[in-house]
Amino acid sequence: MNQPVLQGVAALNVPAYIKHQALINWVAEIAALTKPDSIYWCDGSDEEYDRLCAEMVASGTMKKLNPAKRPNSFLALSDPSDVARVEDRTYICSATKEQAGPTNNWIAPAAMRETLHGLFDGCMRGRTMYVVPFSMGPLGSPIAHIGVELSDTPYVAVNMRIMTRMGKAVYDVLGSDGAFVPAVHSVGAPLADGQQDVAWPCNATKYIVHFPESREIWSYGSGYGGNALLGKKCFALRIASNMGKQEAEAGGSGWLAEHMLILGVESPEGKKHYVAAAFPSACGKTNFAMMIPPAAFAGWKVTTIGDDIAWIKPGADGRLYAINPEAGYFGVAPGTNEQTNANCMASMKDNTIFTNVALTDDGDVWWEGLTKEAPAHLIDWQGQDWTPASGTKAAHPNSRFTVAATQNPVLDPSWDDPAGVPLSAFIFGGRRSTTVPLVTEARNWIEGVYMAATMGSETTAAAAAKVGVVRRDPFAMLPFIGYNMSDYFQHWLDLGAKNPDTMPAIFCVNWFRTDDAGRFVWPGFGDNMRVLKWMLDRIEGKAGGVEHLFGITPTFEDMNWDGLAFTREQFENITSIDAAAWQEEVKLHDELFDKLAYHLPQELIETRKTLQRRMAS
Ligand code: SAT
Ligand code: MN
Repeated sequence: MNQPVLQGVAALNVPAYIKHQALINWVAEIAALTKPDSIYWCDGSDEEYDRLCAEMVASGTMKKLNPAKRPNSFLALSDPSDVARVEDRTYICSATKEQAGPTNNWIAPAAMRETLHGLFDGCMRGRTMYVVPFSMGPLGSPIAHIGVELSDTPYVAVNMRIMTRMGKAVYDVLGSDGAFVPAVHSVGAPLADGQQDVAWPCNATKYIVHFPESREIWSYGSGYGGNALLGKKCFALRIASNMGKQEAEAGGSGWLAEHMLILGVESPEGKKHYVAAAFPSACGKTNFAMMIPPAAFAGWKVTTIGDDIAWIKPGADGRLYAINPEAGYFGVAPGTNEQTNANCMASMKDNTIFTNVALTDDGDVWWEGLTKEAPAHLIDWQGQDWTPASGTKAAHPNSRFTVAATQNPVLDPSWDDPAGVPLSAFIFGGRRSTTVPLVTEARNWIEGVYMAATMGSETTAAAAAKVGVVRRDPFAMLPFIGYNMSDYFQHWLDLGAKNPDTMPAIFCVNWFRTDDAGRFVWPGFGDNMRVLKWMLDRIEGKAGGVEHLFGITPTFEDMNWDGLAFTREQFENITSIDAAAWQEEVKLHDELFDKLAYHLPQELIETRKTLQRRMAS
């Protein structure tokens, strides 16, 4: 291979096993721009993971947890200004503004390239640039795609090793000319000669930028989560959603990149279904994907394919098949405990990286909701002494664990199957304290797409913005769709129209309705199995339900209440349709549709009119 010589910067030192000249040239080009002190090519080995973690412990970026309590696990505390995705700093730089659509920030590609060039010039000075090769999806699978992330923080390298199939084997798949998504990441904190580093370098200026045409990702200024682990939201959702649509435009079947968990559910008789469910960030996707059915459902098994992202394609039989492009979970810690998610607790008993949780005096971790009583003393997520009297949260509300899927005791045997699993249902859920009933089945594909398109949800701590305000979050994709939202609705409608008899059923759920005192009425967690069971019975033609203006919901009698003291009144409380509230709700649909008027599919406008007629009668 031709090893370009870099003037005045680090030697490239390309490993002999890399045979891809365009990749080497790109790494050389980015190194010439960003000017790191050295370049390190990750091989994905255990030895490398251990070494990078040890280096971060030595530099103060991570703490090693007590090996007797939490073997081979670490805690990282971020800068207090860098704790979540930054939606207002996230850009889709397609050729035209219309292609990005009204829900995305857009800047003309040429202008953005100029800005980025200025920011990235010399931004890695004093640091090592890590070359991180990764596969989203099983290595070599026809559904999988490859990316290479260049990052100036080892925190990204070790987290990517857990979250993706990362390492040397990726270069075998790439060969000498395979396609890859280039992703450049910098914390934006170059070090002058002899300058002491901080534990969590970052920059007040942040840019998370996507170029859909050239399939490039550029991220500047943040080391946190989806801002920095570029395989996740940037590639697997924003770039991949473009790829799925572009494939349809080129005459293919088209595919979907969705913000969905995928779970398997098997009856005591051995009948198995797979469902995919979309919820906004931090609304319990990991809990649902690892659910333990209640005792009354003896013999039922729920298994996990994925907890956050699904890539979905029609198979030769016209059914939709899903893979989880990720290989690990980057889940929300607060609220997780032995009661709410015992499988998740088991997953993170060892080999876990925690970010922004609290540290106990015996070198373990703690977060709000882990135990009823907080420990008497902790070091909080900002590194300060903390006691229950402090009056602050010990763990940040968006604190996370990073853990490999293989740690999950209920991992589905097909989770790594390159062919994916066939879907029986889609579930869409928002966080709504009022208005939206526990569960509704769409009567047909178009009605289901309408439900998903008009979904609202109260915002959570996963994004750096005000928490708890209802916003429209179509398909739970508002922060993640990589192109025009209306074209995305059309893409879903087209897929259904091509395969009308083999599409999954569509359901809409809301676990979060509250009573007059503001308490959740529905117990949630394992009891969500009761709702799931009703859905499966509907799919198999075995369960009843009543039609209302918006779809079909179960009556009290249609659900299994064994082992749960849940009254008819409580059920009424969370399934009732309040006509006045729905009048207000559909006004918000109209507001959304006004905003999305450009290319808004006619079918959705018609569905809205039908809804209006039903409400009037
Ligand atoms: O920070 S992430 O984007 O990875 C997590 C999330 O918001 O779902
Ligand atoms: Mn997510």
